[in-house]
Amino acid sequence: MTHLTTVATAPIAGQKPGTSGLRKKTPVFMGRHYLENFVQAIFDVVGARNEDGGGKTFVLGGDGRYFNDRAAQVILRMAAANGAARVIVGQGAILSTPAASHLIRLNRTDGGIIMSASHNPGGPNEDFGVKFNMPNGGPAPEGVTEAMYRRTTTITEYHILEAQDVDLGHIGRHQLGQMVVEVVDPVADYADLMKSLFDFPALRSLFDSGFRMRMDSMCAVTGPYAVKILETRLGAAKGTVINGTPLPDFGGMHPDPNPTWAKALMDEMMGPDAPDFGAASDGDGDRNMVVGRGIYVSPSDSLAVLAANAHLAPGYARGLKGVARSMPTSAAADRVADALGIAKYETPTGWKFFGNLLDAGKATICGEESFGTGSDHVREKDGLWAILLWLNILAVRKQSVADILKEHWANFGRNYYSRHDFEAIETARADAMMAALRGSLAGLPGRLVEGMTVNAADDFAYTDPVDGSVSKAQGVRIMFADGSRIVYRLSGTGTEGATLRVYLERYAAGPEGLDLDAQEALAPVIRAAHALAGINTHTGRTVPNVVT
Ligand code: VG1
Ligand code: CO
Repeated sequence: MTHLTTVATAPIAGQKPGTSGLRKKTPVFMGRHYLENFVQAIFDVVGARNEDGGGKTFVLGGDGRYFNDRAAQVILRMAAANGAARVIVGQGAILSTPAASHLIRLNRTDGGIIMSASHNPGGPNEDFGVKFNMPNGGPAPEGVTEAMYRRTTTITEYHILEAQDVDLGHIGRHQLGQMVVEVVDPVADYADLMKSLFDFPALRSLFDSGFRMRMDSMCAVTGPYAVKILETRLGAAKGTVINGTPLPDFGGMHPDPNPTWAKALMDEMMGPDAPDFGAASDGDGDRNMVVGRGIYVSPSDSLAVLAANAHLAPGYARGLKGVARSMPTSAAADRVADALGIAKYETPTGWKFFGNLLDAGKATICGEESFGTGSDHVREKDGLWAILLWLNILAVRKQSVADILKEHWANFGRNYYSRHDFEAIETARADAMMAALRGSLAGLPGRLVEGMTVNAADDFAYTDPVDGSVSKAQGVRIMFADGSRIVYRLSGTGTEGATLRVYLERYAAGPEGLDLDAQEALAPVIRAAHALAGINTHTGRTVPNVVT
């Protein structure tokens, strides 16, 4: 028996989606009406019914973190009560973010709800999140998330079906009131998509020839995907994938694939018995870190190498239409685009800004310095996709990661790059620092700092070349005459105070000076970054918490 109810509710402060959806501490999400209010705001904005009154179809899944299973049942009951016709759910309410994006597109649905706080830790006292993706498979643009936020400030009621839990543990169809719930294998369609892009027989031969890999899924969502694709389909040795079972608390790991949080993988790759190739992915499977034997690949370099070599994989054999990078990402990819004679784009941080470029066929490959790379195969960044493209390139070029990187730098020069994060700063102090910095920009050009002359300084604003929408205040940029650059912005995904991100870049044309340690090469830029913003005076911090 099911019963339709409308529950009286009232706005809850602070339900404002950030860089990718609404992200809060799990107890906040589990609080009275909290999840329900936000989900109702989603349905109020996008509509669960078509104009002709027929119900819409959505995709639902999440990264398996604590509360994922309970939240899925609530969202299903609310979708049914709001008039949706069908929801496609990954078995166990599991879907990686790129797999969800693919299912939205493959089934021509009206969008999807992804339950994830990405790389943020999970658990009863950690983070939870909900984001809505559009019918193109990509994150909702700012106009839509703003409308959802406004709706949460005026909400008075939500609709929910009173019903038993749907069995999400088995593949099959269930009825929930008038709505069909279709439980699908979370991996199968995604694995087929990867097979259509990459030379699986060549990858199989690579592994057959003794090529060794380590994939750290960090107890998060990519485990089942990586085991199925790398070990089962491509024949990588059993045990190639470690931490391959998604756990509600990610086994206590911080599923953020960077040298700090994926330290065990880094140690193995820098150690005496390192495999040929190492990789890791984040909570919801959209990020990737790539490591060669004895050499770390910075995400900005990874984007550039992938762009320069993508044509070696069957899915990109006809070349790229363009390359897009987020503003804080290094200019290494621009150099590749220029050499290939293709378009290049610089967007604000967050994958939603790539969607229009991909839909319009202006760009084929996109990337962010924050370990995110992807292409027009879905509308999200895609961790395993990047790892498989690297493997395909390694299989064709038959060189080590180190040799490929060194050759790349020799051809294009090297953009030394690092990001310094200062986490959990008091919000008022971080805001004051950014305000002071913004106020100082006009006086900076011409100034000499640490032996470098400031060429230009601005607050990045972006006009979307497809729909003309304008996004302002996307980060402070300070550009120097020698090609060095400092960027400052505050994170939009944190859940505790403010996180200041300082992005540092310095270009070396070569042939000398291409083999330095990145922090050493960047030392003057780092000193300039502290001096220009008064980081210590404003925040009380002298050193970052995380360096990538
Ligand atoms: C961070 C990254 C950004 C990324 C976003 C979502 O945002 O810097 O590049 O798109 O996370 O990634 P912020 O606002 O904290 O800097 V994920 O893996 O959460 O979907
Ligand atoms: Co993520």
